[in-house]
Amino acid sequence: MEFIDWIREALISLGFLDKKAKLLLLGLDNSGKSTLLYRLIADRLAALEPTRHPTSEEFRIDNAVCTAFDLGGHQQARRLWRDYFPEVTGIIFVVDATDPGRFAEAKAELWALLAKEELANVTFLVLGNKIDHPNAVSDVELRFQLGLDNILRNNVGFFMCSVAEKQGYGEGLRWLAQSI
Ligand SMILES: Nc1nc2c(ncn2[C@@H]2O[C@H](COP(=O)(O)OP(=O)(O)OP(=O)(O)O)[C@@H](O)[C@H]2O)c(=O)[nH]1
Ligand SMILES: [Mg+2]
Repeated sequence: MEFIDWIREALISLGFLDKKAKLLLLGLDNSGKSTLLYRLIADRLAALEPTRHPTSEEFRIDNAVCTAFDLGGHQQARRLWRDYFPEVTGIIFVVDATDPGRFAEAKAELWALLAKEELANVTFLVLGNKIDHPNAVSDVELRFQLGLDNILRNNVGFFMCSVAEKQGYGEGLRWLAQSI
């Protein structure tokens, strides 16, 4: 690393300079990705259509200036995910904790991402969303269902949240910002 880069990194880690983050919002359709993005930029809850076209927004978490890409989670949209992998610093993978019938599908998508060599150094924030809903499973159950107990890398964080009720994702995002 060049000396000047080393100084820059040191200043960033001390909080004197902003760091830039490219984040991807991934996960199955209906998990709550767009709701989360809208919360982060407007602090509002909106009724949203399923995402058909990728959108991106900028926001700040502590000293990280983040550009987040919301790519949509339905089958067709998932094929586009890989186009956004270059230069990515973090992946926020959202899971609907109220939908046990789709945990296996969510696990398969998550583990396919974790297995990608090009994403080996990328920090993953897994959010179990919708804990405000009575059908939401516990964090222990979801962690088990997603196979997260077997993960051998330490750049994967798991937090339960309710985007609707503004719970949990703040802690997750702060963890992410510190880890990237
Ligand atoms: N109860 C509850 N519902 C939520 C929460 N977050 C999102 N939802 C609802 O879940 C549904 C899907 O939310 P979206 O944000 O559109 O989901 P998405 O992941 O962007 O879906 P795609 O764009 O199709 O990939 C909407 O009806 C939201 O209102 C939450 O924290 N609690
Ligand atoms: Mg969406």
